[in-house]
Amino acid sequence: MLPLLSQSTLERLPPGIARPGYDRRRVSIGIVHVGLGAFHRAHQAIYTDDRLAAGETGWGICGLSLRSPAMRQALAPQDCLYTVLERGPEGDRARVVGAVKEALAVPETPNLAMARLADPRTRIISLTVTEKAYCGDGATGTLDEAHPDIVQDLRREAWPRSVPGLLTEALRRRRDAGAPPCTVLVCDNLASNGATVARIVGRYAALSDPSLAAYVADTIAFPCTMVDRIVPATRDEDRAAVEALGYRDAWPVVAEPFTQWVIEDRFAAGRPHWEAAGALLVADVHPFELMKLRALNGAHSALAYLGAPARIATVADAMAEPLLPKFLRSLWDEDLLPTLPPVPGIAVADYTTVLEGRFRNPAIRHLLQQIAMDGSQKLPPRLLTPALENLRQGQLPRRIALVIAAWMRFLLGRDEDCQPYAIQDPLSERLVRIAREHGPDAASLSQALFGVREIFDPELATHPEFRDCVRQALHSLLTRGTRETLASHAPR
Ligand code: CS2
Repeated sequence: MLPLLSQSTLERLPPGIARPGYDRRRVSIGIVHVGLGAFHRAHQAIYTDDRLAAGETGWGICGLSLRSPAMRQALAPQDCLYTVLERGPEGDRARVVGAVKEALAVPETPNLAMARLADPRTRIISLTVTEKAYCGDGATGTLDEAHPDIVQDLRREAWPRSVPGLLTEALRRRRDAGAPPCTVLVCDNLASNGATVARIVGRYAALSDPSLAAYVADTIAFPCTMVDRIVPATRDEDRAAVEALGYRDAWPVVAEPFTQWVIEDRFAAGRPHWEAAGALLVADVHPFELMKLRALNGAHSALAYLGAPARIATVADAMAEPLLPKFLRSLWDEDLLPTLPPVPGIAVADYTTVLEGRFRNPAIRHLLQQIAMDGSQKLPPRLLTPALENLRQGQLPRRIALVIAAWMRFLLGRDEDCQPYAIQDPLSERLVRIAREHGPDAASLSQALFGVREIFDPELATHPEFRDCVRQALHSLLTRGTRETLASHAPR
């Protein structure tokens, strides 16, 4: 039986595997991270690992899982060590990361999790919980006060279930205990992520205790960030790849070689020198964030909704199709890049060339169905806001319209061979009901979906040319399929 990764087996790992070059016993927790998934472990935790190795030992991470104990169960027997398999076209590079000191599942040990969040030594509370977990209204970016978890949490009868509820309770305890200020570092793909979550938490706090809202506004920093690394869900094959190296890891992470982190340098109580680990600390994240959300995530959503119904499995498979890379190029050049402000130090055209290469990386199996999840949350910042900006400039964003039509077609829940797949979305009940009621009728299906106010800004939803363009594209997708539709949209 191969040895399980742990502090005691670390020294016996085969050579060639990078490992924490520092004494983990000397590391104390300074960061509590909410959402201990693959992305955090392959992104922020690596930057922090580098800083721990450089001697900034006060910034170890306590990772919290909000719902499932699975990550805690996997990591605890490994002393929270895990492997990142960096996968490039030339092969794998393995690195064991030591930055996570403790892994907790909130439902198992709620008091301990709350104690960590409220601990005066915790100076940063960071989050990767997916867009939907902030309980915001997608179209307006404010707290969805009718969200069932919010309604329940505001009653304060039970342990908070929602992220705004959990954060507000932690901040309340910090205030009541006289803890020093802290920073809430949002690392999810929301538009103006820090500012948006500050607004959501501020509103939640105001509804639960107005004096707390003032404390949050005056004391807590919510910097904006742009986070980027492609990290597909871990598969059994990835566990087997670690075993082939000579040890076992219950939950390794696979990631592409590229990584980027741009952070607004506004912290309430210090931070690690992440810039020395490659992060960019800036006064204004906005241009970087728009570039990434639109060019990378917008293109990802395009591949997902066009590709999944055409039975294409992964991003790399989609890029191997003849027409999809061409479509992305025109989506970028015609509809997305013109909406971007200048980005300091980056030529956006070069950025998309790099993106193409990243998407083509054959070693990364990034499932289109994974990216297709939660479209109601993802489409507004990635594609709908740029569509509106195009229209306001007098441009009809035809390529974005085709992607929106593809999302509408995707909601029918059957691919072009009639095979069913599940629609995973916080609004899935409503979206699936609409899709079922209207069926494959482009005019009535698009009309009904444009009526979902949480997704579509009324100005966009009522724009006659845009609606028409979406309806026509949807009709084509429904009658001729993805590939023929792409052929007819290809630039002449
Ligand atoms: C993807 C992102 O699943 C998705 O919606 O677009 O997770 C994407 O891979 C990351 O943002 C890359 O940094």
